[in-house]
Amino acid sequence: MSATIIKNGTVVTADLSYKADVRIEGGRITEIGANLTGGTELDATGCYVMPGGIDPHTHLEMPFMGTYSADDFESGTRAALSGGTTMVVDFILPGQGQGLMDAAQMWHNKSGRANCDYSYHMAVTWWGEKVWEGMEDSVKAGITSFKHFMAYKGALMVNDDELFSSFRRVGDLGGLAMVHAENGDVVAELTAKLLAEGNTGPEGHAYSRPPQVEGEATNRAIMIADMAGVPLYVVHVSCEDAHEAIRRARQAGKRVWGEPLIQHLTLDESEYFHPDWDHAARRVMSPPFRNKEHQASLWAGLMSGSLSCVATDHCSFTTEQKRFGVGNFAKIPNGTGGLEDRLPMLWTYGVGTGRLTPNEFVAVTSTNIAKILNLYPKKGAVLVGADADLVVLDPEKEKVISASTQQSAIDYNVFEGQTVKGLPRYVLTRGQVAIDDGAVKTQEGHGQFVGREARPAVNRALSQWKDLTAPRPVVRTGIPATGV
Ligand code: DUC
Ligand code: ZN
Ligand code: ZN
Ligand code: ZN
Repeated sequence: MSATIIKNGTVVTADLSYKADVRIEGGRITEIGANLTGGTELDATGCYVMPGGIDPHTHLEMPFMGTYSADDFESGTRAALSGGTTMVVDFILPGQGQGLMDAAQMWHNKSGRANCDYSYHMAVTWWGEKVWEGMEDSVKAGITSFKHFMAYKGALMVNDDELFSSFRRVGDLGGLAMVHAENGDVVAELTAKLLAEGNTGPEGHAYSRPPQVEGEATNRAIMIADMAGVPLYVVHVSCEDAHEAIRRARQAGKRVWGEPLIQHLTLDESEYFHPDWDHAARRVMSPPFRNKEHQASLWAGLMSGSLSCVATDHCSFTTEQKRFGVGNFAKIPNGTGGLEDRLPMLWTYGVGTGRLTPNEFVAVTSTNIAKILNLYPKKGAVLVGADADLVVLDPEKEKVISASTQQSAIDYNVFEGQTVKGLPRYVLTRGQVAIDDGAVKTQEGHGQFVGREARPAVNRALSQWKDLTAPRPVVRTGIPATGV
């Protein structure tokens, strides 16, 4: 078996930074130490050797808002690898009435072309006995996290009764509950009002989804999860209102995690007021970009640990697709790209500004989510035995982000023109060099599905609700004891 040795770099994990060489055989790390020899050498002089990024939130080739997201598992994972991300977790989105495992099969059919490893979350997009049954099959198939949309009324949204039932089921199965937290009823009302008043442009999208709809739904989801006895992962936390609810829950001992996106950390709501309709529409996603104060809150959350993982919600649409919403912002397909840019943007604006240490960078881009999703230490680690999903990051290497050089299939990039410093020299997926000093050497179909085990003992809410089913001390009959 031929070995690869990453020479002369500094290994950077979520805990430690130290000089060492890393030997890789059979797709795994087999030795970490000084002066290793006997294999094909990759020179990491001046570089950091880190666990590859894990993007816990992507939508590849997803049917949505009358179309399909433009990056599929091939272009999406090629984009991921070129930016140092070596694993994606994509959302299976069952159709209304569709069984969960039927939908999972559709996703397996699409993901055969992936260039890097991947896992799935299951979305609960409707509620009924068939879904309840399917959730156990999903867990047995290694898909142990379940996402619920509190928005997209009339399409994906689940109501509170459904949310509570589903959360309890997830809890019983030892899984992880996830939410897209926006109050879908309020969004629908505000959307109708804005359109009726003639506010049809992309900025209407932002007005229809103010921070309060996210703060309210985040609070509600946390309380419902607590009552259901299940831990909760809140995707795309974009504002202080939602972050505050998460901080409060964590401080109270609840197992709640928040995920900001690189887009919300670095782009703000002024994008929606750009005079060019295309420019604004290309940035329409839910939740929308916020003002600078909300951005500062998200950075503070990452720095202090109240927010845990940086994702992308990569759901890319071409300009042509975005134009479905000319004359009606509610028809602009929601979503932006970012898979390729998440690590370089976070390194530049996080580590480059001193907000994050390199170790914290590894934690929020890889290790934390590997632990939350029960992927650790197969993924998210530089340890003997771990998969050799690695990024060799050169902190001096710079580029200007441009759609003209990206791997993603779309015709623009929301980070266009940004100079980023800190780029991969090498990216390895299970030991195979996918990015070689800028050259893309990805191999279609190399990626493998990574199933995950449920964790009934760990995935429990620290809630008072545990006692709900216990006998109650007082049982009233409704009849007063004395006749008065
Ligand atoms: N938000 C988006 O912007 N796109 C996909 C789904 C979502 O919740
Ligand atoms: Zn969402
Ligand atoms: Zn999403
Ligand atoms: Zn392979």
